Order: sequence, then C-alpha cells, then structure tokens
Amino acid sequence: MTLTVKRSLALVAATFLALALVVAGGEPAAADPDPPDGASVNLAAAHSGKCMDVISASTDDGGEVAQYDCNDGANQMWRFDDLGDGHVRISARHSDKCLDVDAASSDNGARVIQWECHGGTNQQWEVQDAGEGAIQLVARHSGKCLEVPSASTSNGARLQTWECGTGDHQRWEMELVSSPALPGLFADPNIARFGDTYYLYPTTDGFSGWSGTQYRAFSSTDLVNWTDHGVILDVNADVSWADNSAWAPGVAERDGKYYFYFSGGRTSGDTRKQLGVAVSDSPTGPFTDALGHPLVSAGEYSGQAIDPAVFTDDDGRSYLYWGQGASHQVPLNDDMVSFDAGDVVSYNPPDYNEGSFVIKRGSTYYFMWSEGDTRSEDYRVNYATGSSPLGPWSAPAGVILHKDESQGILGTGHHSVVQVPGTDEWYIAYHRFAIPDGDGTHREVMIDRLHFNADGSIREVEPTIEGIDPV
Ligand code: FUB
Repeated sequence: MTLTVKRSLALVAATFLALALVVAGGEPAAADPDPPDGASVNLAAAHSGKCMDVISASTDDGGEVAQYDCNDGANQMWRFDDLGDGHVRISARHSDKCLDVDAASSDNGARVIQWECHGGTNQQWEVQDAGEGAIQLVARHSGKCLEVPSASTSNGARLQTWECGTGDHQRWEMELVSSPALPGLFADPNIARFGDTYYLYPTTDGFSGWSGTQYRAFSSTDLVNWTDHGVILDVNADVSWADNSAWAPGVAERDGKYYFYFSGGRTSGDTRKQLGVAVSDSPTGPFTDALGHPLVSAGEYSGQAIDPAVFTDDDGRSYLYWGQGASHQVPLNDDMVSFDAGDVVSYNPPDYNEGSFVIKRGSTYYFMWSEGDTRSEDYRVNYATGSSPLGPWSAPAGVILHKDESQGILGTGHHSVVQVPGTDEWYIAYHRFAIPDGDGTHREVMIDRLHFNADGSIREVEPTIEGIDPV
C-alpha cells in the first residue's frame, strides 16, 4: 500500500505569526487551515485560554473531554492525522483514543468524548481557519463545531458540538508540542537521495525488546512531505535466517539496483543478531534477501553485527560500516553483496557504541557514530574526520547532537545525513524519545539542519520540535 503522508507546519507557523502580529498590534496573518500531519498540539479555547483535556487522564472509551488549566499533560496533547480528504483524525496522546461525538449525535449540545478510533465520520474533523491564528473544528457527520458550552471559563466544562458561529468559545489556538518527520513510532533513520527523490528507511519502533519484523520505505521530494511505501522487507516472512529484530538498515544504489543492508535475529536458538543484504530494482522495494544467509554472521567480528550503513565515494566505490560496541569498516566488492574479509578495519573511539555513518564534504570524510545507550536520554552523536573512507580517523571531534531538556527533547541519536545536491545544505535525520512519554523503544524520527563551521568542523545541531521547512 502506498500512502501519501502530507504534513504541513503552515498552520502552526501561521498561528504563531498571527499571534505575534496581534501582540505587536499589526494585521493578523491569515492562518492556513492545514493541519500538521502526525504532529501533536495543545488546543486552548480562545475565550478562556484553557486546554482541551481528557478528564483525569482517563483511558476508557467514553472518557470525558473538557477544558482545564493547561498543564502539559499527555491528556492535553492531541495528535492530528491527515485523512487525505480534507479531514483529520484527532487522538489523545495519553490514550491513543479519538476525539468523538458521542453516539454520532447531530444535535446541538452533543457531548464530545474519547473513544477507540474506528474511522466513523463522528471521529473526523475539518480544520477551518477561524482568523487571528485560531481554528474551528467541525465534526464531519454533523457539520457542527467543537465548543465550550455557554463560553464557560470553568475548569471541567465539558465540550460539545453546536452550530458554528463566530464566538471565541468555538475558536481554538494551537501550540505545537511535537512534529516528527514521519507520523508514528520509528527510529534509526537512514536517509538517502536517489535521482531527484529523498528516501528514509527507519526501524519500525514501539515493540518491547525492539522485536519488530518489518521495514518500511518513505520517499519525499522536499524532506517534509513523506510518502509511505509500506513494508519493503519482513525478516520473519522473507528471510530464512532471521525472524525478528529488524533494526537500523542502510541502503545503497549501484547500476540501477538497490541494496538494503539490515540486521535480524532469532527468537529461539542462537539469538545473536546478524547482518544481511537484500536487493530490489526499486528504492521502495520489495526487497529480496540476496544471499539466503547473513553477510556478516554473529561472532565473526567483535561486538554486535548490527547498524549497517553504506557510503559511496566519488569514484563509485561503496564502503560498508557496521557494528555495536566496535566499528568495522570495509570496501564492498562490485557485486555489493560481498567484501574481502582481509580488508576489514576497525576504529573504536572511546565512547563509540553504534549507528556509524559516513559523509564526504570537499576532500574531508566525516565518520559519525552514536554514544551511550538508545534507552538513555543522554544518547548522542559524535564524529571524527579522515582523509579516506576508511580513515585514519582523527580523535573524536566532539558531540554534535544531544538532548535539549529545555524543549523536552531526549535520547537524540542514531542519525544519518543527506546533502541537497549542488548546494552546501545538509540535513540530519535522527531519532529521539517520542514526545510525550517516549523511551528507548518508543522513538520518533526528526530532521534538522546540519551546519559546518568555516574550518570544516561540524556545528552542534539545534534539535527542534517543529523540524524543517520544505527544501
Ligand atoms: O532500533 C534498534 C537499535 O537501537 C539500533 O540498532 C541501535 O542503533 C539503537 O538505536
């Protein structure tokens, strides 16, 4: 299945701009009523400044939705998913249940609750521009607006739907809380550009023990709007020597074929991870295991055989990097599915853990890696420089991506980097703990700018909540 994921931060940006202009006494800008797909927001009623809230953080079907003093709780964070037809699904982040008009009533005064998401039109909302940076939310089944009854300013006032008007108690102001590049839980993004399109290949996250089996591919022409091409490889279904732990892939192209390097483990017997390679005629798969056995078997080299990444140099030669606990680096043979064991070199800076990735800028090669444990909020990225794809590498040059507690951004790491062709614009894709309530198995993918200093060193990345503008 191919699903086009349309994200737009325009509304949020316009909201902030409009509010800024109002504060400054200028003409408010028109908001673009286009919701940020997959983003999470707080919604404050314009008349009271109070936030849309699931009372007592209930996770039950029928949990009451009211206004309450804004408090940053996950029961006040609402995720917008674009349904692609002018409507959105709005779900509470603490419960994953949907904003729902009770019993699909079309009456004025119909109660609004949370309920398991089922796709009914009483769980679909149209986002309309309500001026001055605010929006109205119109229930699809009834055409009525979400409001605070009688413009109450009390905590606990339960929300309902009513004929749409112009009152502030039907206008909602959004504050962006989280806006991942890909909607949903994903990690270890490997970003690449083939032809005129960018591709992202992440780990599918949200499974205890990282036990997911499926890899998906996403494509984009602007690094912001991503198309989900569905499952491109399932290690349980498609790989004879693995049945889980589909982690952190890498990708490369050669002569019109695409090579997908991946790790897999087994749930019984020898559960150590191994590294494989799959091949396809398309960057969006489906991919087929090229060898029928691992490319790197467990125990062949020190550390865990995970986290492959490929760098292709200007002369067309590709290099494979992998390893957790130890970094191994080797030129790939022309077939892209083998290498000469005698060519493998290792480089182990003191805090190296995993997530190797190499780029070249000018004549300098940058070897980057993740330090710490992906379950730690201190997970971070460091780098070294060298004069060839295999080094020798300098001493670690310094951490270039780490948490920003002031924004609630934690566990930033396992990254990859892409250059906009013909420019010196670079972007870093990485994961962090999901916001809210993420951890080492509930992670989200972000893309931010990567800048170089005049001396060629990498400037520390400023991780953002909102991500980037389209390139
Ligand atoms: O996503 C599973 C594992 O977590 C990856 O292989 C590591 O790099 C870490 O991010």
